[in-house]
Amino acid sequence: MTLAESLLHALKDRGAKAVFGIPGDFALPFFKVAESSDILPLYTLSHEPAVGFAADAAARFSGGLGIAAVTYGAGALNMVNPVAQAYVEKSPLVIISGAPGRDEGERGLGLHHQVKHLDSQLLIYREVTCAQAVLDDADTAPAEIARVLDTALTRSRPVYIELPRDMVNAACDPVPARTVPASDTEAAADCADEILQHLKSADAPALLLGVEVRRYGLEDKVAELARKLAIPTATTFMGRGLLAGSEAPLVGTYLGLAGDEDIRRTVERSDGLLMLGVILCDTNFGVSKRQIDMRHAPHAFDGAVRVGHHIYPDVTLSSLVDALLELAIPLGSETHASQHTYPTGMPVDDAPVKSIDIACAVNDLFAEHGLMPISSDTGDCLFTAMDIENTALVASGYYATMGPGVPAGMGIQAVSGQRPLILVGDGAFQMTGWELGNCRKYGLTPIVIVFNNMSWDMLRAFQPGAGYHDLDDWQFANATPFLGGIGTRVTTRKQLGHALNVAHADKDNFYLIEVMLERGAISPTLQRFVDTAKERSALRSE
Ligand code: S1T
Ligand code: MG
Repeated sequence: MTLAESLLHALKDRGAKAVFGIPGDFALPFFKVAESSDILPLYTLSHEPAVGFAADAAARFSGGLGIAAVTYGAGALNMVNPVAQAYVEKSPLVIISGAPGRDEGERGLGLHHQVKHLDSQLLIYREVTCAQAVLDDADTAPAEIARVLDTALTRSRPVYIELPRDMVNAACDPVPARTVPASDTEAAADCADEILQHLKSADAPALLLGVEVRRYGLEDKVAELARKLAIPTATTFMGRGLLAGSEAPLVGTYLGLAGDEDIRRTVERSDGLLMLGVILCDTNFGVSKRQIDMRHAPHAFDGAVRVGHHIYPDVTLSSLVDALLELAIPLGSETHASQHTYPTGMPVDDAPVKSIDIACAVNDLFAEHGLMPISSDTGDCLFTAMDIENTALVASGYYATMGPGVPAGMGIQAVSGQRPLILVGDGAFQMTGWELGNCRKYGLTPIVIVFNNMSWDMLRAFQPGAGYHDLDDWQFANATPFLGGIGTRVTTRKQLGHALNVAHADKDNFYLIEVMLERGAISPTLQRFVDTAKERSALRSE
């Protein structure tokens, strides 16, 4: 077996479903093997940020590794932003970068794509990945590959593999099977016991769920735990989409002062708030009215658990959930799901569309035809998604980069076969929307809703009055046929409902529905989010 084949088999064995990439001369040998070996399907895209976003979404959605394969320098450095997102949002993304052959640097010439030193790229990637390997020795490569891939899965963070182009076809042993670090079950049982004592003595226990629940494949178990405890259960903003369709007593998504008032009270007034896999970040908690008192909020995150002033350093989320399930008894009386109601029944009239109408129209579509997974970009579309029925959602809820919407949706469909709904603002679409031109080649058929307010409206909300927030009318629907899809521009609610039904009925094409929205008319949820965030940061507009 060659080194590249060993690597691809190891990735597949660890749950990877596809390779996303853009080749370059330093990566051509690897791409050749990736295509001809047929170990994993290969999807080439058009711009490296999209490669990173698609591979990240593939990891998030399928619960295995995502793979982004790029060339040295111009390719890999073009992908730093999505990898940074994967790092902070805990997505196990594997970057495979081509690199100069081992003795190419010895000719005394600077190499193309090289920055300051030959290892500048490795040093940059050290900052945004949790483990790195340079595969310059075929004897150590199997162990090195196992080390970094297993670290990616254990820590659920991105890892970096540099593959010199002259090593791709070197003879190489298979990579050892995955090893899962033994978890301390005794500590997990003690920890679960302490947490449950705390929750039992609380007047208003509640559960708050974060993205690690999905990252570690624990949704079913956590749904069962929520049912057993029978206490109100909310997701964080980032955890939106968790437990969709389960029978858990899910009340909705906590968004502090920007969200549902009952959910805010449930979370902030809880004197026993168990936080499972929750990232402590400003988008999850920056808009709280009352700060969560961590002494009453046991918190499991990043392989450790904190209960009051006690820290259990080696209790993984997975072992904690198992231990809690063993001991759980009903602590409350919440027995059924979803008290939050989402808007439905969009009037079929000639009124101009507002953001909330899009949520309503999508809810009507889902009610009739079933849920679709959603990929949302950053902007008003993500806040509008909070008014859409709870369904699997991939979004940059913490890092808040623009650009993932379209490529992440394509990544979801590539690895799951499920047709996604993509929500994206016009500004973000200008960044990565053109990747839709790759849909036809791979048989991808997303339904894309472009929130076209001809504006960077979220920024306008932070800083009204500036002219540079105005964007031109790019006519995205008119451009869609050139990308191989079907485009419609809608301005009224009647047109929106019709366009969604037509798109849904046609399973063979991708659709772009360009919804024209009034500049400055953002959703009430985003307005509240911005108002609160501005107040907190004292970032007041002039
Ligand atoms: N560049 C990148 C890659 N990510 C960002 N988040 C930003 C810049 C800053 C930024 C926002 S929101 C926003 C920008 C430029 C405007 C988004 O415009 P559009 O996609 O049209 O959506 P909408 O009009 O709904 O706002 C964030 C918050 O930092
Ligand atoms: Mg916009």
